[in-house]
Amino acid sequence: MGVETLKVAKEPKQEFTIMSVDDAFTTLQEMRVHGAGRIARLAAQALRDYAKDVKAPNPKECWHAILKAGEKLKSARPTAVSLPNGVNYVLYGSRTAFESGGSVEDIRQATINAANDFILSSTDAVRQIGEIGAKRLKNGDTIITHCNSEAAMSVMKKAHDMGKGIKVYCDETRPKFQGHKTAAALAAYGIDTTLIIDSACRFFMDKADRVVVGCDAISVNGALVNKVGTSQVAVLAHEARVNFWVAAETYKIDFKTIMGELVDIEERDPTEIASKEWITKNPKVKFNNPVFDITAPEYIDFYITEKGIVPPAGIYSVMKDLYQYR
Ligand code: RUB
Repeated sequence: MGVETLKVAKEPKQEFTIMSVDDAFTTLQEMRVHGAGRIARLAAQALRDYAKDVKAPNPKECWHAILKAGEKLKSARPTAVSLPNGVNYVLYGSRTAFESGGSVEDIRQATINAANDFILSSTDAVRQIGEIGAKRLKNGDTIITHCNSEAAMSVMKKAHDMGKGIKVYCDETRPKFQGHKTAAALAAYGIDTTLIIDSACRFFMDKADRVVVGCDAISVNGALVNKVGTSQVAVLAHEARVNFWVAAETYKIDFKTIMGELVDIEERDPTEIASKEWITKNPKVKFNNPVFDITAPEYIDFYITEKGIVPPAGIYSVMKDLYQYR
């Protein structure tokens, strides 16, 4: 996604109901919308709609108001880098208009254009990933997937469209059971789909040809950050000599990891793993509920991106071509 594309003012299809920045923040925090791509697009939409109505007496106050709204949206969830990267992309449009002496109207319009451009590019990346990934699947392949990833599902749906006759096992993906959503969507699409419990993954790995998962963040060394449990699936796939593929838009590369910074792992409430009643009855039990984990690059065969197939060792060179807006 380049700066020059900001001239494209096409409105994307409305994916989420219109909401204020505060409501979008709460929706993200409470995971009423989840999945890295979707949360980035929701934040971009909320920032765009904020810019449409923002009232400011001068360009400086307009830019500061949009910046503040963007910073709030970015803080809603810490792990999926798509969220800050998507919001930063939009803010780059606003900032460029401000720094080049634009009026309040110019800043508002640049924000709207950048948000629309991000939403369209992000949606299109999912489609392209589907096309690129589906070509690599073989007729009759059995796939294991974890969590609920649009990008990973795009690969499977496209393979189904191509008549490849694939079969999918979906991990339930505790604690929030996003795998149920994946299983329902794939089965409704006509794919032969089976829901399995997370701890049955090794049992079914012997029947699988590949694992295809999504991505919340990619570090410069090619490590993957995705829903907790992904790294276990990767280790099991490695042990069973099953390919492990990651469907990921390139805006999920986390630029700050080049300076050695680590990706924050979101820790959520214990009530996601045990009932309030159980927690009260067992006061001595401690809880940890990290919702993402890290899969080392050696367990990943390749990333399927909208720019093509990239091995983990190739992430740095993809990163170098991106982020010209920073
Ligand atoms: C969702 C999750 C998904 C990635 C990729 O976690 O880990 O695998 O976000 O999804 P959560 P997509 O439910 O906590 O947001 O390909 O749709 O971006």
